[in-house]
Amino acid sequence: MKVYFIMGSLNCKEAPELVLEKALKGGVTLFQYREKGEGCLSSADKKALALQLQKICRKNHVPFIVNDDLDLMISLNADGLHVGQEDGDIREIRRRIPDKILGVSVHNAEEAQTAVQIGADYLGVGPIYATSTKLDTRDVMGFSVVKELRAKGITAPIVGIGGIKEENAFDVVEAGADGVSVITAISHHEDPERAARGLLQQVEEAYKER
Ligand code: TPS
Repeated sequence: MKVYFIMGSLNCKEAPELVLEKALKGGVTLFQYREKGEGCLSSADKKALALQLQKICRKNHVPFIVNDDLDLMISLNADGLHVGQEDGDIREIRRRIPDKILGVSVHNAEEAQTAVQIGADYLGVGPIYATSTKLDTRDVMGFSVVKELRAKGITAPIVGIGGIKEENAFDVVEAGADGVSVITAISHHEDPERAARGLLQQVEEAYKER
């Protein structure tokens, strides 16, 4: 959970395969393929890119998670699926993929408790800071939301997400998250490898302080 990189073709300034290779070299520990937004790939093109990225993850022994697309996840036999609150019946999804990693986006303790009860393997909590990557996000929460979830007894693995970069990653993990999840901090960085390494260092520093 330390450095969870999320990306689709629209997030990249160079070939997605190249961005992912560099990010993994820098120390990304988990990857999510998220093909979203106006003009994004669909059907066969989406699957073809997914296959390429899955291959790269496998070579690097990093789990490959699919965002929101259960059919794609199943057809690729990916390692897991990430869903948001609006992405269908989470209980039904859990039933259909009992042995895969299932991650759920949550915004408060109630959603977190429900997700855990249903059997989510980890929680994505955010937006912690302002982000322009996902347009339909809730209000910015700050890292105190992570503290609140821990105080309310949520022990499931948590990644903070939304506007996280090297400069603010420490605070999120210090607050109780197991790691940070980012799109642009890595995908738009001129040096994705260095960006990933910087994030990993901050997360590990914060682990030492806990
Ligand atoms: C693990 N989500 C919330 S904010 C955001 C996304 C995609 C944009 C971050 O971009 N948690 C997980 N996966 C998800 N897909 C979400 C939450 C939903 P940036 O890092 O550029 O600010």
